Amino acid sequence: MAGPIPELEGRATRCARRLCEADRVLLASHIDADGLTSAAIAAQALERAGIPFETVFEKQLDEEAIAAIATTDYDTVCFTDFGSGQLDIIGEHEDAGDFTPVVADHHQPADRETEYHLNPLLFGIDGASELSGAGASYVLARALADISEPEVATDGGTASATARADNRDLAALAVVGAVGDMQASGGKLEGANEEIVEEGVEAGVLETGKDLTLYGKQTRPLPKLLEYATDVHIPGISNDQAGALQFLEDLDLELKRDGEWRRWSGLTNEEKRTVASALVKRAVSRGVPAKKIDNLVGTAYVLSEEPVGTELRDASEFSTLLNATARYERADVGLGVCLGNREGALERARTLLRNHRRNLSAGIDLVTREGVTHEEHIQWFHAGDRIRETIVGIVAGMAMGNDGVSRSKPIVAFAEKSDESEDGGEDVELKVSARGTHALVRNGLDLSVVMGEASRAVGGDGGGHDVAAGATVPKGRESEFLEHADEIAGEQLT
Ligand SMILES: [Mn+2]
Repeated sequence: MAGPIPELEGRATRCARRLCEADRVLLASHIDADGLTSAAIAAQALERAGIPFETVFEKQLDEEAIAAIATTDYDTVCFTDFGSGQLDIIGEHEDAGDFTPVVADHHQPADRETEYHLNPLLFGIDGASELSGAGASYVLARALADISEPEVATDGGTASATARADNRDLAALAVVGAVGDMQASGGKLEGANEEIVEEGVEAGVLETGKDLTLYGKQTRPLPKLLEYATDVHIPGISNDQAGALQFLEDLDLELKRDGEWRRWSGLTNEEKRTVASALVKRAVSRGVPAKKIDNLVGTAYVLSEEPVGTELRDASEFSTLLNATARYERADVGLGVCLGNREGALERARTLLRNHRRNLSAGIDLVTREGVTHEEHIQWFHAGDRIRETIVGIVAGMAMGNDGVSRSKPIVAFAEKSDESEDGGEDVELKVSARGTHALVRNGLDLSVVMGEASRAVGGDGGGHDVAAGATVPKGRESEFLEHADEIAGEQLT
């Protein structure tokens, strides 16, 4: 039986065979939406194959974390959504006989190979846009089902029993992971990801269709759906409570039912068309560029087995929920949700997301109230310990465009790292986050270079993407760092 991605089939089968040979497996995964779904996919595949396992999560798979894994008495370690970039360190432990690694990842591999290494980049598939960690784990899961004795009996051969027997039902989680990894940011999933979507549709766990790309179609009341949707800024609606409401009231639509605001997911197709076309008309009349307007519509990924009106039904809302658990280091909660724990874990995840949103708006208020300092080419603020380092970058990005915070310069934010207190040492490190806009990137901005070079110049390190990047720098070297960053950004933007 062929897996979803033929190029990866041979390697996936070898990895799966190795897992089946193990008495038990330690499953180690990254803490974010992609890593959590990766772990959930691998966990279910191992369970169904009858392989005992235990799961651990790491924010960063550094030397220390790998050493800790090596001291456990597991002989086989399955790494998902990380491991490739750390193969140099992992390889040393492999050589020492500490464990055999089986890696399902999509990040750039370190300069070292290992036998059981499943990564799209090794087979000419783009790991940034075509396959996520969850996708690689899904390919592994499909291979595991293929070679292990199926535990699921062919009970009457129903479609869902078959899907479960060959792990195709896990395609839904793979899509949540890919969406969480921003692989659908062009409007739809592409390449290898599309093959996985197709399997999910066939297995009856996914539905796709053209829809508004606005976030919150399942859970947000209609006026909030429009007001909070700021990816494509529509004057008089985005960030405009009264405007969004007025816009909807002018449409002659039943906005409330039983005294409650209706949600997008509950509208009929005709009602959806009414709102969507009015929205496009408004955008055109207010001069929103045609390219931006195109972004209002894209492919939506619906998890058809989840209840309508819950965040679990929409791949992007599902992944946001998972990211909220990850950001507050509650991987146990995120994994629980992925594994189908719909009471305890789901409620805790929702609470984390509510608190996360509260923290974001408190952070944005703080930045807007206290303002930023403008250098020639960048602007910056120092949050100290008043904004968590895990969200300060998002806050910085969202504050852009508010009073006194320009959208024509990248913004740089400092925050104290929360995990430094243990040793109470002298060498306190600061987390630095930077955000730009796509317009700035088109003009030459590459924040991964700015953050990387400026941080290394002061004894730190950093990197990331052109539009969003991060770094760690020693406390006390902020102004020196800013001088470098301002100079590099200036060179890029001329
Ligand atoms: Mn990933």
